[in-house]
Amino acid sequence: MYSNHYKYVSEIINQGLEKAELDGVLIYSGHAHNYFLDDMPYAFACNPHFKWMVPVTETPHCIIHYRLNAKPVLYMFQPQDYWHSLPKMVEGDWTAFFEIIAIGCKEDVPDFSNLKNHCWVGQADSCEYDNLQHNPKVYMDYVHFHRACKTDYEIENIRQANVLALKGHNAALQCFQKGYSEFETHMAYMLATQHNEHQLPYGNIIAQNENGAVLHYQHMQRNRLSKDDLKSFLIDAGCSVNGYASDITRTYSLVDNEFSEMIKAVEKMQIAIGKRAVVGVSYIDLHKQAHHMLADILKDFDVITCDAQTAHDSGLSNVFFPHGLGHYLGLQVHDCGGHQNDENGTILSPPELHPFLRLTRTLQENNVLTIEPGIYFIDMLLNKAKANSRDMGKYINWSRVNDFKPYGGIRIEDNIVVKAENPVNLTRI
Ligand SMILES: [Mn+2]
Repeated sequence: MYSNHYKYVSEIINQGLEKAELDGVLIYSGHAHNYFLDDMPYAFACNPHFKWMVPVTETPHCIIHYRLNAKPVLYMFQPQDYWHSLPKMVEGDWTAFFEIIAIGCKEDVPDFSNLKNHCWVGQADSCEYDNLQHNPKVYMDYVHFHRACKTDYEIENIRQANVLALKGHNAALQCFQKGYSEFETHMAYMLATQHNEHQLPYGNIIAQNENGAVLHYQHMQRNRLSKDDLKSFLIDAGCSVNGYASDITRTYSLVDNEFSEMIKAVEKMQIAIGKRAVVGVSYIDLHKQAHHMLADILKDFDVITCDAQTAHDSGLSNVFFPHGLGHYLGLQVHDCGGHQNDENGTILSPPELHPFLRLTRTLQENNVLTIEPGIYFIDMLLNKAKANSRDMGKYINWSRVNDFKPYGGIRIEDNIVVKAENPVNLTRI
C-alpha cells in the first residue's frame, strides 16, 4: 500500500517542482518552540509535508532531501542525549524508498548552502539558507491542491484512526451513562485510545448539558452532576494513526425524550447527506442542503415557525447551525486546500451567508472529509436574533427554545471518503 502512496506523492512533488522550476526540495520535520522566557517547549507538531512522505511523526530536526530523478535522502535525527530516550529506529515498508542517514547534531547535517534550484518546506523560522526559496507559493499550491485526493494508504490510516477513536467514544459513553464527570470521561477516552494529550489530533471536546452549546468547549468539569441534573452529552474526539487524524462527534441524551428524538432526526439527516458526498458535487451546495434539512427538523420540533427556504435566506438557520458542514481531513484535522479551487491556488471563498465554511471545492474521488451538521441553543446567537432588525425573532418559538436550552446542542460527525457513487463512511463500520 505504501509503494502506491509513494508513487502518487512523488509524482505530485515532481510536478510541483517542475511547475516551480526547481530541481529539489528539503522538507523539514520541524522543531518545538519554547514558551516566552522559559526553557519549556510547546508540544511538537510535525510538518504535514514531512509526514505525508514518511510515517515519522514525533521526531524533530529531520530533513528529507528530495530531488528529481534521485532516491530521496532522509536525515533522521538520532541525538546522543542522556536527557531523552532516543527516537525509535525506523522500520517498515517505506524505508526501502529512502536512503536513511542518522544525524546526531547540527554538524552532521550536510551544508545545503550551495544547493542550486532548491526550496525549503518548513516553519518560517526554520530555514537558515538564503539560497533556498522558503515555501514557494507555486509549489505549495500545487501540492496542497493534490493532497486533497487520498491514496489507499492514507485512507487506511484514517480508517484505523476511526476504529481507535470509536473505542474511546464507547468508553466515554459508558462514563456518561454512569454519571461520571467530564474530566473522568476525558481520562477514560485517553486510556481506551492509549493516546497522550499531545498525540490527539485536536483537544477533546467533552461537554455535558449546556456546555454542548459551546462549539469548542475546552474546560473539563471535575465535579459530577447529580443524576437529576445530568441530561445530555456531546463528545467530539479523534485519534491519530501514522500522522493521520479521525474527527468524530456524537451526542447523547440520558433518557428517551424530545431531545433524544431530535438527536435521532439530526443523525438521520446526517447519514443521508453523507451519502450525497459524491464526485462532482459542490460542497457549498451540500452545506446549503444541510441548512434546509436542519430547518425542517427545527420546524418539526416547533422551534421555528417559518419554512426552510425562509430560514436559510434570512440567516435564521445560522442561529442554530453556526458552523460549516465539514472540512477536509487527513494529515491535519482541518486539512489544507479546502478553499483552493485549482492547482494554481485560485481561492473559492465561502458564500457571504456562510463565512465559516472550510470547504468550498467541487468534490473529487478519494477526497476525505467530515460531515458534521448540528443544532445548538447558543445564548449569544439567540439574543442577537431577538434584537435582529429584520425581525428574525418572530420566527422563533421562544418557549420551545427554553425547553431545549438545558441540553446545549447536537452535533453528529462522521468521516467520509468521496466516490463516484456510494461514498464510504469510515466511522460507521
Ligand atoms: Mn470536524
